[in-house]
Amino acid sequence: MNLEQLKKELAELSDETKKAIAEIKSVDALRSLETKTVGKAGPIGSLLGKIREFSPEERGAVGQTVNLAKKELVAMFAAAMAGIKSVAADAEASKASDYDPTLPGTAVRIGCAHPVTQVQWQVEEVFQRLGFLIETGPEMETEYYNFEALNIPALHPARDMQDTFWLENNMVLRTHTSPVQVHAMQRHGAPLRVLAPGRCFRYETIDASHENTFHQVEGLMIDKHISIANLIAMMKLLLQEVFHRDLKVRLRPGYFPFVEPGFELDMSCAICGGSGCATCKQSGWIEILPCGMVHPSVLRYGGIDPEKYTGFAFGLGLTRLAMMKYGVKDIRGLNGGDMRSLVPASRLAGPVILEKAEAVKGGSSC
Ligand code: FA5
Repeated sequence: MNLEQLKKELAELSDETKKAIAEIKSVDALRSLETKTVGKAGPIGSLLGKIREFSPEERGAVGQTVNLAKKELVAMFAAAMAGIKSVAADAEASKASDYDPTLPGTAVRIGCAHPVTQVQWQVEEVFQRLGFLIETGPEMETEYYNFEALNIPALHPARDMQDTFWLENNMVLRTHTSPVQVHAMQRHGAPLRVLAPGRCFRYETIDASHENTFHQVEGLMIDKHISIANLIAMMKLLLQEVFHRDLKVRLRPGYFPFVEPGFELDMSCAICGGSGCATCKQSGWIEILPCGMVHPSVLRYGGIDPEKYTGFAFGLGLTRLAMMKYGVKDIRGLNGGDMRSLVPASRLAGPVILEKAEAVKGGSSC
């Protein structure tokens, strides 16, 4: 081989390498070709090995020619490597730009106050306008306030009406909000207008309209010359304000030892429209508002003279009222911690965040 042949061979190697590099897309394949081309075992290595075959005068020029060709090849590989890396970087960058800021975002679903709380606020608003105080009595109550001061002495059969959770300290989880009547009378005296919303507890079998934990609102109005007419007018106003329409109601005699006379005010079942369903036990009516004129003995327990004052009281079933207002067929839907209770139907689709319940209070859109 002479110097001319060597130069020709190197030129061919350069052309072939250029073509091969143009086909290569990956860093690994390029590195492998570089090793095969300019490495000791490749054509450049073998040409360098052949320098000995040239005359001592030619060896300098041959060495320079091969080394120059090697340098050019190495530069060719370096440029190709930079090209491949920049294409990869562009691909990575375009992957990141798959994000489309014009697409609709993931909506944060805002819940609202529990339906029972909303109805409670409505009832409170109606009665606060009429000058009623809001009181909350204790949920853990003495036997005296839960029963005795309400004219239900020990062994009185009326105690059987309310299955009671008795506590180890001989107190009870209040079975109704009526004990607040006596607390309020003792605290404020007469005349008195008080509303007492709160939780009640009964040890009873759960079904579509009964829970062991539910809400009532107690109302009490004591003044001179309060009559059944005042009671009925107030009950009608209450239901009208909550339902914003005229409702079918019926008043029937009811027995509660702490009122005389006592009534049961039922409303026609809003779930079935009065035709009968599981919620109203097929009767078409929902017992919602027991009420009556405060018994003289209870006035006396409260420190008020029944000769001077009369009054009415009612014990609204608030959980049932919320069921009727929002068409909840089964009380367990409200009490079971089902988060769907906290989101309006139009927004039902995912997790619910209960936030800013106070903001809802002013004018709920829920
Ligand atoms: C009472 O609790 C009386 N304290 C009400 C009262 C107050 C009468 C003042 C007269 C004067 P009753 O046991 O009927 O009454 O319960 C009142 C209301 O609470 C019922 O009409 C019903 O709407 C609701 N209620 C009673 N038990 C349950 C229960 N287990 N689950 C859900 N709501 C209930």
